[in-house]
Parts: sequence; C-alpha cells; structure tokens
Amino acid sequence: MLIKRPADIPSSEITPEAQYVNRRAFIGTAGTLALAGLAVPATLAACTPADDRRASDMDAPELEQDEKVTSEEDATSYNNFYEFGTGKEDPKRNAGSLRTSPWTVSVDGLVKAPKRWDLTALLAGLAVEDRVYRHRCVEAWSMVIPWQGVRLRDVINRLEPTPSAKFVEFTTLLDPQQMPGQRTNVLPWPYKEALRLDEAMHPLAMLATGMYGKTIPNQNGAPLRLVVPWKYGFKGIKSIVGIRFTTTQPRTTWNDAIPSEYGFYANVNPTVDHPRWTQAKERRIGEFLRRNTLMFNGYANEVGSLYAGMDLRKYY
Ligand SMILES: Nc1nc2c(c(=O)[nH]1)N[C@H]1C(S)=C(S)[C@@H](COP(=O)(O)O)O[C@H]1N2
Ligand SMILES: [Mo]
Repeated sequence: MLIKRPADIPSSEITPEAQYVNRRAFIGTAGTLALAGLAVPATLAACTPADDRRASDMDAPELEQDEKVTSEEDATSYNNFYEFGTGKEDPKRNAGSLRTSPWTVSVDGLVKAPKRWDLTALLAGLAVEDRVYRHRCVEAWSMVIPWQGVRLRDVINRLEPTPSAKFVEFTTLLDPQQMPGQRTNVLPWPYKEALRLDEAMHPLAMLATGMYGKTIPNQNGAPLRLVVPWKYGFKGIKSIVGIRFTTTQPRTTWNDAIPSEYGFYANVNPTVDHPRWTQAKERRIGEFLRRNTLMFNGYANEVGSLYAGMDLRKYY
C-alpha cells in the first residue's frame, strides 16, 4: 500500500534523500566505545568482509518519499515509559535517576547456558546497524526514528536456545528507587514483553543501544530496548534486564492489564480497531494531517509470512 503525499504539503518541506540507511559496523573497539557512551559513527560502516557475507539479508524496506525522520527533540521528549510516570513528558524529566552502567542481563529458561551477562559482553563482536523505522504507538500516534543497535537474532544465536524454545520473554528492571513510577500500581511491575521465537529471529527485529547517532537516552529505554517495527510500540520493552526462553507463550504486561484492548501479537493492523478508537489512521508527530496506518506498519512484505493463515482479529 502506497502512502500518497498530501497535496497540501509543499515539496520544499519534504526531505528528498532516502531516509533509510542500513549500515553495519562491527563491535570491536568501536563497539566498546559505543557502549561506553559514544555512538559508532556512520563512517565506520564501510564494507567489511562480514558485511558482504551477510549482504543477502541486509535489505530492509525504505520509507515512502514523503516520510521524514521525526525530530530528535520530539522523539526524546514525548515518550511512554510508565516506570517514570504516565505523562508523555514525565520520562524525560524523571529518567535521569536510572543508572545504566554497569548493566547486567540475566538469561535463563530453555537455553544452553543460563547466565548473567554484562551488557558489553552480551553484545561484543556483534554487528551494529543503523535502521530508520516507523514507530507506531497503539494510541494512534507515530514517529520515524533512526535507531542504532544489533539484530535480536544475533543475540539469540549467541545465547543458543534449546530446540524446545518457542518464545522469548523480556523483562525491564524492577527498582522503585530508580524508577519512581514503580511506587504506584499503574501497571503490574516489572514490565514484561515477549515474542514468538520466529518473530524474534526476523532480521528486522533489533535490540537498540542508540538513536540519532547517540547513545539511547534513558527515557527511550537505555541501555538496551527492543525495537520490532511491525508491532505497536508497547512491544518495544525498555531497559531490559532479563531474557528468558520458554515453550509456552509468556504473559505480557499490557495483555495482562487489559486483555480486551492489548493482545499478545500487537501487530499494527488498520483493519482491527482498538475497542475505544480506530487504528485506521495515525497522527505522525510533527505533522498536521493524519496518515493512513499501514498493515504491519508498512512491513507486510517482509513479515506477512510469519502470520500466514492466522486470524488476525483473534490474534490481535
Ligand atoms: N519498560 C517499559 N517499556 C515500554 C513502555 C513502558 O511503559 N515501560 N512503554 C511502551 C510503549 S506503550 C511505547 S509506545 C514505547 C514508546 O517508546 P518511545 O518512548 O521510545 O517512543 O515504549 C514501550 N516500552
Ligand atoms: Mo504505546
């Protein structure tokens, strides 16, 4: 489905260059620097043999011509991160109390070697990519964000889940000292999310450590957050401290909290409305006119086969 450029947006306001970049750098010295707080500059992403080796699956869809990257200011000051408050401006104001280094990720469940990983070791040597993705909140607003991070599947391959693993579950830090929102009962804590393992292994799914060429800000989920661009934003769990592999479908925070409104799958779908509002359209932050929401957030060609034969009204 093509998005038509509304006739009333002058072409002078449209950023002409391809917004999509897909560069890979490899975490060696540069990656260590990135984790220490310095983004890997795009210029480090020149072709390497490893790039060539994986060129076949590097391609990801481009944005439409009329889609601009959301301003960094908007993307880092209009957030959902209930651990720091329910208002859109609360996370930026309150997330300074989160200590993101050192950071440990506990890996357990159906995995070769359950272990507590230092984040630097978990990501060491993995390719870092730049990817500009649409970001669609279930509340019917959206953004376009340039992320930096690793492919989720590269991390999963490192962790070696056993053949019986069918799902992967993620958990956010639980620490009411650092996360004042956890002193309230607005959600059951800690925040949890999960994917089917085949979804998690899809090349578009990433674990982000940066955005806009900088270390990811606390309010956006530092130091490690999930990015699954074909799903509603609530799947994109922030500040991950746990990864668990399971046979049965894990419970997830929003699905537990309000099952009639938020499903496990959370695939962006303009034909399945939220019980209280339409999902057919969205407000792109920074724009005046609403856009049509795209099936799978515009990534249907890439991910549609994951859901072949499924009733997406039932599995919303
Ligand atoms: N731990 C945690 N992760 C979370 C949330 C949250 O409240 N807590 N909010 C989710 C929702 S609803 C959205 S839309 C995205 C927002 O990401 P952004 O603030 O980077 O745009 O984060 C998701 N990840
Ligand atoms: Mo959201």
